[in-house]
Amino acid sequence: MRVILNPWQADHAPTMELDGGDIIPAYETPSRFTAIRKALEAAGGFTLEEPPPSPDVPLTAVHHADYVAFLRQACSQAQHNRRGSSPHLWPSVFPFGPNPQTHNAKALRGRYCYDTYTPLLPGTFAAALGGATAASYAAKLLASGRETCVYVLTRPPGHHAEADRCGGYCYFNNVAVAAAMLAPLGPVAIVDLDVHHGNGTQHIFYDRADVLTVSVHGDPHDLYPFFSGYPDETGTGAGIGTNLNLPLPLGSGVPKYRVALTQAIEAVVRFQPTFLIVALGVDAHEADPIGGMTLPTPFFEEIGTQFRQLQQPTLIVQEGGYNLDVVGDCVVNFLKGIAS
Ligand code: SP5
Ligand code: ZN
Repeated sequence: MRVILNPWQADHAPTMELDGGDIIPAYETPSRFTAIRKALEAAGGFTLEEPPPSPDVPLTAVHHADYVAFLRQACSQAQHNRRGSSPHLWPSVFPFGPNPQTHNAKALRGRYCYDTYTPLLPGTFAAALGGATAASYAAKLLASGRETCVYVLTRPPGHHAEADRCGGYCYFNNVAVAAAMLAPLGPVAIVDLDVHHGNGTQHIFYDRADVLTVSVHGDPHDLYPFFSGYPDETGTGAGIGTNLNLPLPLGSGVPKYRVALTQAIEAVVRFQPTFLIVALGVDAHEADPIGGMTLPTPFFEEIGTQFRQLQQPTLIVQEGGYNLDVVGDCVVNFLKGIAS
């Protein structure tokens, strides 16, 4: 299987995050990438490559141009700030009403971000762009028919990124960029397995009939991102009926997950897509430090096997997963299941 790597992921290396007022060590780090790459290399059967440089990654097909410009500008500004050991730029003030005259740099950090988990560093823009570049290259491989199953190894992740806001460690929505590229060629189904609800992806395609979004995740009553991921969110306008949320109680394990997975697969079959995209978070693993679910490592192969039966051209994009001792094996197991 071909694996497309984000060449610039290491440029985004946060050391800390702000959680309920506590400064804690960052969960979303370059060592996640290294751990997964090592496991792929050890397993064998994977061809790792970087995407060719691309001047035309279609970011603005899913993100607002002013948001993209803000990220570029704020990161380049961060580069010039001498901030000692902490180059992180955090939001402090969030919008509380219409405020079209907001141009202040500090204000914009809250305008374009919705939480305190997602700092801007000098290399954040480049790293996020590298992920979108890798995802769009993989989408082209699928679109051309040259490949039928491609995995994108990238970080920072993407599925929490909204059209005009970063959040949940995510800056550009890689899965959405790929889906927007493939949708003109035929309907696209996105299944999001990250333990956290894929709010950005849901909202970007919420009014579209040509992209089905399905997410299996921990109940947002009790888990990030809290404000979306409920079963009554089913789409709007032309997109009514093309969003499916399958929340599971925290602590859920294999039996409950199997039921949700079957429902997810059945929704994809009904939709009859031309392309399938899997947002592969592996933070539903039992040893994940922030997920709260109880899936064992071998189960990720069974999940992959379920998707293999769909017999669809498939793009798999890395999302979350924070236990460095298990993320690699979970990803390898999923890819084995879907490819074998
Ligand atoms: C892509 C992705 O998985 N993003 C997840 C963002 C969730 N951020 C919230 C982290 C909360 C950390 N709380 C620490 C509690 C440890 N028990
Ligand atoms: Zn997650």
